[in-house]
Amino acid sequence: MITETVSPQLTAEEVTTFKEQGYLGPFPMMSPEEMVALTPDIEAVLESDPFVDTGSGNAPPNASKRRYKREHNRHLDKRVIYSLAAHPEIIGRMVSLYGPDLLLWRTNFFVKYAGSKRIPWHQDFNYWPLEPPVICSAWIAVDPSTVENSCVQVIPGSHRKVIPHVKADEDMVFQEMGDEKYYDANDAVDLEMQPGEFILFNERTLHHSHPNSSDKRRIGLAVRVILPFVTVLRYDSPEHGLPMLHGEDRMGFNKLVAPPGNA
Ligand SMILES: O=C(O)CCC(=O)C(=O)O
Repeated sequence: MITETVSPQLTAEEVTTFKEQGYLGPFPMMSPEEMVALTPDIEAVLESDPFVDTGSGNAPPNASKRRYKREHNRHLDKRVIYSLAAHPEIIGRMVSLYGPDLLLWRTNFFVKYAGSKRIPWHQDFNYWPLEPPVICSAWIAVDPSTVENSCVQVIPGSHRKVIPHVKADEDMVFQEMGDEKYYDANDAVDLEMQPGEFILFNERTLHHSHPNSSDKRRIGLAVRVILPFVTVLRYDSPEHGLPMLHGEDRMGFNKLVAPPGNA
């Protein structure tokens, strides 16, 4: 149980908006200058191998090397990433939306270099081994995220429908995409963000990003949070477990792990 609590940070109107629109934000987590100062540390994580011994002593004794990609679940071995995912500005808002008991399931970096492919319109729950699939995502801008360098777009209110997913086109990053017959991409909203800002969205909110046709890199960190009544059906690696972000796990359905030390 996490006894250190954060205050809920959303107004009743914001909670209603999240329920009606399926997303909220952007909100500031830190100033752009602070995120720019932190970016070399984040780049160093993205250049390092998960759980390869760096002399930090942080790797578990039976850690597997390169079981998963450098961009995924680095909150398990790098404190700097865990601290972003567990930031009180995010957690306080999620507590307002979902109550006090929160588990950190995954983190995923989305690094879009110049020329990166498009990410198709999709609802996250379509892909993920969770039952029931109830997930709140926070997407944190590391680099400036603008229309020019393919910021995330969402379709407000799209979370109220379950959209069939079909085979994605060849030029897309994922293998499946939301069937275009069921939404109108003209309803899309650009979620431009400065470094250090984040948005929240749920498991059914349709979102995507265009190819990055600019010469500006765009890094975002997506933080996936679930509730204790949700069961993880398949873990991502032997090391994968869920740090408790806030409150208490009264269900015991999932493997819990401690957050990393100061590696
Ligand atoms: O960063 C992007 O372009 C897409 C993000 C995304 O699909 C997600 O966070 O689930």
